[in-house]
Amino acid sequence: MTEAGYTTAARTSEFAFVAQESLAIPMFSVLAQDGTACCGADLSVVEQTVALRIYQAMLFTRVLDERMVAAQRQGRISFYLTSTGEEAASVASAAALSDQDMLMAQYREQGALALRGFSSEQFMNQLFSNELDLGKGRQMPVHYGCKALHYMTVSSPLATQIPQAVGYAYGQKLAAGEHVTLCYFGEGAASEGDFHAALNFAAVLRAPVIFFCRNNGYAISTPAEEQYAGDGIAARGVGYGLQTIRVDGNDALAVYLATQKARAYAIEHCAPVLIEAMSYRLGAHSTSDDPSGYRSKDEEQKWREYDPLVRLRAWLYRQQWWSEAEDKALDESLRAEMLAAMKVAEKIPKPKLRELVTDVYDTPSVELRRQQEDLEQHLKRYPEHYPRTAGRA
Ligand SMILES: Cc1ncc(C[n+]2csc(CCOP(=O)(O)OP(=O)(O)O)c2C)c(N)n1
Repeated sequence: MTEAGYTTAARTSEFAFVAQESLAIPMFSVLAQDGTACCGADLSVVEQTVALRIYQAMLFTRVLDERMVAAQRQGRISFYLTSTGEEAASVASAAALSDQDMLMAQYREQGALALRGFSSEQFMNQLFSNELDLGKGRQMPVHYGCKALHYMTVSSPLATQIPQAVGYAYGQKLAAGEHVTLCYFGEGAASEGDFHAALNFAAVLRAPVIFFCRNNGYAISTPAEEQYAGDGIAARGVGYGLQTIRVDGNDALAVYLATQKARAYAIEHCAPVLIEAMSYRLGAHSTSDDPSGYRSKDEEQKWREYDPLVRLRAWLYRQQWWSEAEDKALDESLRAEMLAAMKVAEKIPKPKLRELVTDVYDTPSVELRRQQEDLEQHLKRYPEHYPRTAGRA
C-alpha cells in the first residue's frame, strides 16, 4: 500500500528477499469430485434454481461443442473452439452476474452466452455465417456478439478486450449505474502488454471490472510452466493492487460464489477484482490443432477425472434436485435440438455481398468501395472457387 509514492511498510535492517513461496495464493474450493461439500463449505446458500440453471447451460455447452466439432470434421463449418472441461468457469461466473452486466469474452466462453439465453438457432446462424447471423457473417465462427445479451463481439487479436473492458467499466462508474463488466481471458493472453496496462489502469481509476482469467494450463501448445515463473496470474492481481482470488475452475459452485462476492465488492467499493480460475483445456486448442503433438494422453486422462459437469451433477443428485432420468432426457433433447437447428441454419443463404460494407460507415470510404468492386470482379472471374451463394447482390 503506498501513499503519494511512499510505502507504509515497516522498516527493517534484516536483509531478506521476499520469497515467492511465502505469498502462495490458496485456491477457493467448495465441492469434491464425488459431489460432497469440501473444505468445510456451507452450500445451503446455493439456490436450487440457480444450480440447475448453471448445470443445464453447462450441458448445453458440452453438447454444442461435441456436435460442432463433428460438423467441422464433416466440412460443414470451417472452424470451431470447444470449452470442454472448462464449462464451469464461464457458465457459473456469468450466473453470478446481473443479465445487464457487460461480458467481454476471449473466444472460449460460449457457456456464458448460452447461460444468458443465446439459442441453438443463434449459435448455428453465427457458426454457419448465414444471413441471420447477428454479425452478418463478418466474423470467424465462434466470434460471437450479442448486443441484447450484453455480450461484446469477440476480437481475434488476443487481450484487446481487457483494456476495453476497463474503459467500459469506467464508463459504468461515471454513469453511476449498479453494473459491472466481467472480462474473460486465458493465462496466455495475460502475457500481453494489454493485460498489464488494463490492470494498472483499472486499479488506479477504480473501475468496477472483474478480470476473470481461465487458467487452463496451455496457450495453444505452450504449457503454463513455459509461460510464467511466478504464482500464476493471481499474484499479478495482488501486485497491481487488486482484490484477488484464486478459485477451482472445475468447481461450478466455488466459481459462482467467488464471482458473486467479486461483483458485490466491485459495486460497493467501485474497484476492480481479479479471479483466477484453475482448470484444464481437455480438448484441442481449436479444430486446427492436434494436442497429441505436445502433451500426453495420460495427462488428459488425469484431468478427465476432474470433469466439472460430473462434479456438479453428482451434487445435484445428492440434493435430489436432478435425476439420472432427467439428465438423460435433457441430453437427448439437446442433441436433437442442435441437429435440427444445424440443418436449418446451413440452408439459410449467406449475407449479401454488399452487407460487408453497409452499416460499417455512414458513407463507405473510397477505399472501401474500391475494395468491394475488386471483390465483385474477382468473384465473377473465379466463380468455381466459391459457394454458389457468394457474391449475390
Ligand atoms: C495478438 C495475438 N497474438 C497471438 C495470437 C494467436 N493466438 C490465438 S489463441 C492463442 C493462445 C491463447 O491462450 P490462452 O489465452 O491461454 O487461452 P486458451 O486458448 O488457452 O483458452 C494465441 C497465441 C492472437 N490471436 N493474437
